[in-house]
Amino acid sequence: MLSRRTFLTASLALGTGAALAPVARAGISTPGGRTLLTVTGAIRAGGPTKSVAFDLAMLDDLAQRVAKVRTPWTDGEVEFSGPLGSALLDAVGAEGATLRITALNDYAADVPAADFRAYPVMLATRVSGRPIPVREKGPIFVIYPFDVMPSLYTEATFAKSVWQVKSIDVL
Ligand SMILES: Nc1nc2c(c(=O)[nH]1)N[C@H]1C(S)=C(S)[C@@H](COP(=O)(O)O)O[C@H]1N2
Ligand SMILES: [Mo]
Repeated sequence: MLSRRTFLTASLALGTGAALAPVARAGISTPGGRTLLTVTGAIRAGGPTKSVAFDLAMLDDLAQRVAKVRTPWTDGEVEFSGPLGSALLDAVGAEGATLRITALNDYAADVPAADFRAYPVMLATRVSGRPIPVREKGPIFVIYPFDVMPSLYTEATFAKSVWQVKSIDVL
C-alpha cells in the first residue's frame, strides 16, 4: 500500500487532469479549472447547498458521445463531443423530472429529464475536438441525436437545444 505522501507525489507527477479525476468520481463540487456548468436542485450530490460545479476535466470524466450531427445552427455535418446527459444526471444523482437549462443570455428551456434517459442527448463541450468558444454557442451546447433519430428534428426539439449553457436546475 502506498503511503499518502507517495500517492500525492504520484498524483502531482501525473498532472492536474489525473489528480482531478477521483474528485469528479467522488462528486465533490470543487473544480480545479474554470466552472463551465453548475447543476443545482433536486440532486443527491452537492452537499447541503445542493450545487455541483463542473469544469471541463470533470465533464470529460463522464461517459461521452462523439457524433457527426446536422443541426439548424451549423453548416453540413459537424463533429460534436461531450458527456451524455444521462451520465450527468447519474453523476449528480438527479431526482427531479424537469431540467431547467439556462444559458449565458438567460434563455431557459424546461427539458424533461426523461429525454436524457430516452435519447443519447449530448452536452457538447467540443466541436471537432476543440472546446467551443462562446461566440460559437459554447461552452456547452445541448445536442439531440438528430444523426440517429431524425424524427427529433422538429421545432419543439430546437427549443430544447439550448446553447451557451451555464446551469441546469433539477426541478
Ligand atoms: N442560448 C440560447 N439557446 C436557444 C435559444 C436562445 O435564445 N438562447 N432559443 C431556442 C429556441 S426557442 C429555438 S427555436 C432555437 C432557435 O434557434 P435560432 O434562433 O437559431 O433559429 O434555439 C433554442 N436555443
Ligand atoms: Mo423557438
